[in-house]
Amino acid sequence: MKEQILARLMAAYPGYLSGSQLADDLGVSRVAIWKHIEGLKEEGHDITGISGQGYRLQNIEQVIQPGLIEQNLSSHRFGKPLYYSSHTTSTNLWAKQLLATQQLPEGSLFLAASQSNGRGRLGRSWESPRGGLWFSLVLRPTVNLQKAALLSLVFAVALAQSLEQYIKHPCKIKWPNDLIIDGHKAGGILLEASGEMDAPDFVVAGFGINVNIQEFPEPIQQLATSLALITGELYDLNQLLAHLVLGLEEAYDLFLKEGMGPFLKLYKSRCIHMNQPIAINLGKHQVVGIHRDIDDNGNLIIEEDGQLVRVSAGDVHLLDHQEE
Ligand code: BT5
Repeated sequence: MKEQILARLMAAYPGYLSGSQLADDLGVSRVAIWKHIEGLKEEGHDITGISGQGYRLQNIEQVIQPGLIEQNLSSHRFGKPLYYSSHTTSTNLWAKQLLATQQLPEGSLFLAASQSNGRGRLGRSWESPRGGLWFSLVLRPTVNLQKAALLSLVFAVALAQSLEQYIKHPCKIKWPNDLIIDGHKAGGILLEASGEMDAPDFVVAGFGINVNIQEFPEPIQQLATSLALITGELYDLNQLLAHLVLGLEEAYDLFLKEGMGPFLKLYKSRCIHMNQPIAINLGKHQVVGIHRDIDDNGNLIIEEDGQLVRVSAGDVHLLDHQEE
């Protein structure tokens, strides 16, 4: 019912719709309409009610409209089919659950307005309130699993480029795939693969972008940011999603054709800790040194006590970092 009310308010935008008209259209009482409107407001929708005129949706660009996204992506492989839900546990989980019983085509897109159990790497959680873009793509890359893992670096470059172009503000990368704007994390990528080592059956690539979020919960308040907090503008989620998905499709196709070559230099030029002192925890011990390079397999090359050490996983901690 809430989705039907929302659809009608969107169709009436920028006009008002009276409670009695909504009640007649949907065959329920005005009190029921009022309750659903309150529910929509609690979910974060900005709806004003003026007596005598009715209800009106504000900030319509913040409402995800699957039909509009499908239109924007109609001539592309990525985004078809589009699965949309206003609320899910995790779009990666949702995609994997469907993949367990269905042969979904490459490019299938799972999108949610909010997630209750958004996931990061290594079992960490990902805050996913309304106002962000939380989505996952199903991919079937024709490369081995080790090469497929490089997609997380490729996609970090693609998203950084697309975001920078869209908000006209520099977007950098922290290894392996944190999107960093003005020193804070504005997005992340979670790649999950299934299948044999030499031939993955599928890869689910999950993307989280903090778009119009105004406030973050305490544990991540200091480290997270959103596009809106950076520029002071609110962004159209539908347009931005299409823009990002197109950038991802282009990068994916280029990677399958030419490998990591076209991306490595771009990655390094956006990486915030190139030639900076860093530390990485590797379970039992820590590598501490100067980050010198990234190899063709996406490993960090760190100079530690005059020796070059390769690191393939972990979290980078910047020591004594000077923001450019
Ligand atoms: C990531 O993990 O950065 C990958 C995030 C991927 C999220 C997308 S949303 C759509 C799809 N469905 C999912 O369930 N996941 C994907 P990692 O590098 O492990 O970073 C996680 C850490 O970032 C957390 O431990 C927090 O410290 C921090 N964090 C959590 N939520 C955040 C947010 N919204 N913005 C910035 N930082 C956040």
